Amino acid sequence: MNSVATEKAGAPGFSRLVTIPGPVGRENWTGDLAVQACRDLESGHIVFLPNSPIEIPWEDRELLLGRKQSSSAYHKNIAYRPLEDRVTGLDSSEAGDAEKLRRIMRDFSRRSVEFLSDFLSPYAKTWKQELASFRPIEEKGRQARVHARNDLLHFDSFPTRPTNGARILRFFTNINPAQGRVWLTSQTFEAFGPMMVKAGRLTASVNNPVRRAAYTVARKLHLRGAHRSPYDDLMHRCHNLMKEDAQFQEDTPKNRWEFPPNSSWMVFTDCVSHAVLSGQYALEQTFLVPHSALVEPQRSPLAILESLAGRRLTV
Ligand SMILES: O=C(O)CCC(=O)C(=O)O
Ligand SMILES: [Fe+2]
Repeated sequence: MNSVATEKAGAPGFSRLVTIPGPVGRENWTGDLAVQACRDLESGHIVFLPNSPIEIPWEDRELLLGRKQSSSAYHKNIAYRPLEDRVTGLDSSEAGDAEKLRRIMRDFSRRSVEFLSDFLSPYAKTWKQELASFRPIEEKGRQARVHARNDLLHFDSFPTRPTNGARILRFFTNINPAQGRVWLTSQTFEAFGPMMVKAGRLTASVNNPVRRAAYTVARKLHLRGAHRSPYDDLMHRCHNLMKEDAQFQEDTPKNRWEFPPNSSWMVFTDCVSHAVLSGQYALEQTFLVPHSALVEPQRSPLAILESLAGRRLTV
């Protein structure tokens, strides 16, 4: 594991890596350790497991690595919806493997939930299991619209999946047999969010009375987009502003992390500014953690934004 700016790794307001050498099991992972892991994550750190606790059978891995990428499927990740047990993002030419892929994604998703139910036990009763994904595309040089680029530092905010203040927790596993997955991180939301909100005058716009009234009407009429809370609006604007700001991307101090083959890591991607620079073949499971389950709720992006806005931002 290396970092280009090791001294920054420990600097206040920057994400650092918290390594759990493992193996982790029911017998050695106490409730106190689970609470500490939650606290580290909520502080904007990456919890890193050098030896992934998720076993992927050899033949499943072979199928994932050998997946044929036709031109239309080439630019897409594969998504798995655990609650519906459904895979999306497959090309028609892949119909033959669809059932196998679904089983592999289901197994990965279940194993991740099983492991994290103990590892992050304070969250497990109330989290919502969201999408899982398979990321078969080389990230280096990947083309995308500015707002969709993942090689630019950002806090996650999904345009079509508002969270209404719940936290975005993501659990990654690098299944590439030879190549690490390389990330950059910079300041956490706690350190950087308030500056960005003030510089962009963001709370003024969500507090605008005309805008608020329009939202209230839209919600009553169940119009599209009306279920997005002011919180989601603010987070999404932060996400876009960061990606649009080339100067910020260039100048902000960064740490570089390399997650080797067969390692796993987890992170609240809504408070860790992150970018993926290179790497191919990762599996990922997302959870939405409700605000009420947090160990230090006063440090959450929601609490920070509500104190800046001077009002409630959820609906
Ligand atoms: O695939 C990765 O390593 C992270 C990409 C990312 O930033 C995202 O999916 O939000
Ligand atoms: Fe992201």
